[in-house]
Amino acid sequence: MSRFYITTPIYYINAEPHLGHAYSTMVADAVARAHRLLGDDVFFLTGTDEHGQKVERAAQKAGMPPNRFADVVAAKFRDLLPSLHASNDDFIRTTEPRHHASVQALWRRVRDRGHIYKGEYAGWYCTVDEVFVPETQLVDRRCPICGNAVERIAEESYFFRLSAFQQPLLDHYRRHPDFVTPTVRRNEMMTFLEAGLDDLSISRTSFTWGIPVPDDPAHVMYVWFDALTNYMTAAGFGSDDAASQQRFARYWPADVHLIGKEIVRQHAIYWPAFLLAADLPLPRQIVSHGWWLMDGAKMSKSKGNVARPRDYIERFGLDALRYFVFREMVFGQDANFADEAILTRYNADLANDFGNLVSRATTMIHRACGGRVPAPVASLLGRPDEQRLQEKVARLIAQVRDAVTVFQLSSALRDIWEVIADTNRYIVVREPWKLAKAADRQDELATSLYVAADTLRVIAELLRPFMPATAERTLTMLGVTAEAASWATLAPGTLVAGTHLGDTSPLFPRIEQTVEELRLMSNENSNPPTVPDAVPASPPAPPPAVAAAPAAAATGTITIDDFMKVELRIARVLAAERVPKSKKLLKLQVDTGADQRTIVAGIAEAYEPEALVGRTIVVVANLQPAKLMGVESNGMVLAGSIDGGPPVLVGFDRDMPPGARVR
Ligand code: ME8
Repeated sequence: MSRFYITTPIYYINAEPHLGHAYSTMVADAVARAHRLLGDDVFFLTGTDEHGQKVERAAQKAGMPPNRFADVVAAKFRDLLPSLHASNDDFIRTTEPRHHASVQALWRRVRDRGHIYKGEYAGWYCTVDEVFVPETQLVDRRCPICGNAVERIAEESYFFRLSAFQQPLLDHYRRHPDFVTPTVRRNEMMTFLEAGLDDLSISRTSFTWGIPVPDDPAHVMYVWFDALTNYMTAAGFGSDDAASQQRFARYWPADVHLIGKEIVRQHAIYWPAFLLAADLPLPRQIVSHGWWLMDGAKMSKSKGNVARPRDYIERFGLDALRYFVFREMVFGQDANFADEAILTRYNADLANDFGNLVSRATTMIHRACGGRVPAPVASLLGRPDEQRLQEKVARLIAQVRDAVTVFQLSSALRDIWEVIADTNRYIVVREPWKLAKAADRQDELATSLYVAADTLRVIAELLRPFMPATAERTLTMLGVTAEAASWATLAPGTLVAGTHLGDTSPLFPRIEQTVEELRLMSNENSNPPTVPDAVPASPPAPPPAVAAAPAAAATGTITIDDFMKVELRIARVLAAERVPKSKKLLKLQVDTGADQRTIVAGIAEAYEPEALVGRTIVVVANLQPAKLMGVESNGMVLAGSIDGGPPVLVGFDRDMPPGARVR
């Protein structure tokens, strides 16, 4: 049994997790699950990166000591894992004593081998990415990675002799062409390496929230030296007990560090250099994926344009979210996260193609074969349609196995859905519903339903890493209960005739609502955002609706022209009524000075409709119309609210006529 150790990045805890973090975790989970199905001894690690200036400042703003702050926010990351069905074997926090010991042990090893010296660092630092930025790379005095302002620092610092590792790293890259994937990232790193490396400042004295440097506690370690070491800590490094040491011998080096493309340099240059300096084995592979974008900008907590995984899980179910992110993002490239795309994939791929196939096949077996998988007739299995499908299924097993182990989740799912389409076509061609009525064609009926059920069973087994709950439910409907799930013996034609089917229930009921209606329903059900309770300093949580918040410019400000695009006008309420079946919505008829129109506003919990008639309000007059609970809304009413509490309408201290512009 070979072992497979896979890690996600450990996430900063300055804000609550968003879909980008969830994506990395779900991808690592799918690959870990696939390796388990292949019989590997898997160790899957994720966790939180809790030290550094960014977190220290976030804690200060939240008015909490950093350790307490860390406990609160790290819990948000940990608590998300079960709702993603993450099958991680460990969750590491860099504030744990085991990590403290491990980082100090690594520091000593590197220092004792002569690769650390004391000097003075003077230069620029980006607190958002926690990186030193060379003057030549600044863009308008801003960080080239995230666009945030950098800070000038000048302080005594320990340096790591990174420059000494240029050649050893180049040699390693040449000896291991797959060390960094995809190739585009490898090439970037090779170019970076070939240009030569400066020594790296690896300690700070201007703040204290970090792991102290051994024998010089005025310094805390550079957060990346601390963070990267987590991968070894969890494998047992730095511990004196024999069990940990055995574990380290078994699981280190890691097979894959899965990361986003913005942190390749830290993983593919700094980390292997630290390990070379410490005389420890290097991870086998650094695999990086692209970014989820919202309206063309990277989804990120510093911009606040984030999607919350829980909103999507609530609306579509976890497996639909998992399917969407795996299918939609070609691994390594960026992809846009759009509600319309999820809804379309849900209804087309999941409800129509897959869900209907499962329910059609199992329902027919219940009706026509007394709920037991019928026995196929060998001669009929030899017909071209049956042969073709079974050959395709056999190929599919190999394709999926190969694709998933090299992170090509999108192509694996595409191949699975091709066979789903083939199976749907096969059923249409064989027309079992007609065969069921012909007493002399029962052999054909049995064979066609067997082939459909057998194919579905393989498909469900192959879906295990991607959509674990759906796979289980499908297998239960087919009557297959595996003691230990495994891909070892998976092959077409192995479903046992006579198997008793479980009850059929719809897997993905079609969603008839529009995207706007879905957003609104989650508005109605949503809880107030969580992290900001404890962390007022974090960027404002996005509205629970899925709408992408507009990407803020890199500076976080907008021009006056941007602002003037929003046409705010005074309007008078002419009539108001509740929207049927909605707790929150009122339908208002308003006079905007230029016209009379309907606007739907989420203020029903705070205002009685009758009390609004005649009242002056402020509306966004040039908003695209949207349907909310079936009512077309032509604008938006402005209101304030305290921490997501009841809305309070914007008003004036004297009477104002409808039509006047607000600016
Ligand atoms: O960088 N699209 O933590 P972090 C896809 N603590 N993935 C995204 C994403 C997006 N828009 N946004 C974030 C750190 N991610 C360090 C890592 S590791 C020793 C230390 C994912 O909270 C992606 O995996 O900023 C990215 O690398 C990671 O979250 C960054 O998380």
